[in-house]
Amino acid sequence: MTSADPKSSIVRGHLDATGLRFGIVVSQFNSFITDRLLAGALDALERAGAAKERVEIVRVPGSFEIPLAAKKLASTRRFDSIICIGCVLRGETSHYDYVCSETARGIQLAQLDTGVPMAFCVLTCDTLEQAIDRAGLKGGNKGYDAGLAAVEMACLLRKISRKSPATAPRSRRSSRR
Ligand code: INI
Repeated sequence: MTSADPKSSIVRGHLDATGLRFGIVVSQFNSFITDRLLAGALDALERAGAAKERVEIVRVPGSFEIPLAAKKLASTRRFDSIICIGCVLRGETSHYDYVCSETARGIQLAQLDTGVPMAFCVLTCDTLEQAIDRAGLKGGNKGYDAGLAAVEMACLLRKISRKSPATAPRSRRSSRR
């Protein structure tokens, strides 16, 4: 089945944040970068129509602490989507690898466990210059991208939850009998 097939049912999230609630978890480590990513995420949410009073920002010490705070926020069921913001810069030891892998794994587990979508905006860079490029310079602003992803996923999950078998295309319903 291709996207051109008129019988196919394609479900996509749109970019309308009206009425949606967002949590943002921001790491204070490397705040020179994470504050710029946060500004990008807030810009995306505002442009998509999110109300300021429906956005809650939580600050954690470092990226390693993001998953627990994100999961706690999601468990309150007060949010349609959560944006996780951090910046891990490679140092001279293997600490970087542990922080990166556990942060990514923890955020993925948190969204799968709770069913609340979590946008992954944790930069993992070799140099500060690479991080700056992705926080508003040459590489755009990854916080902005994460903000849009959060809106799209919130809308998509709402649509998927609402979709009943009765809305499936007729031909597919009859072919199952
Ligand atoms: N946390 C970051 O978010 N970025 C880093 O680059 C970083 N480095 O390099 O150490 C970092 N470490 C702190 C870590 O996330 C925890 O806050 C800390 O280990 C306490 O649990």
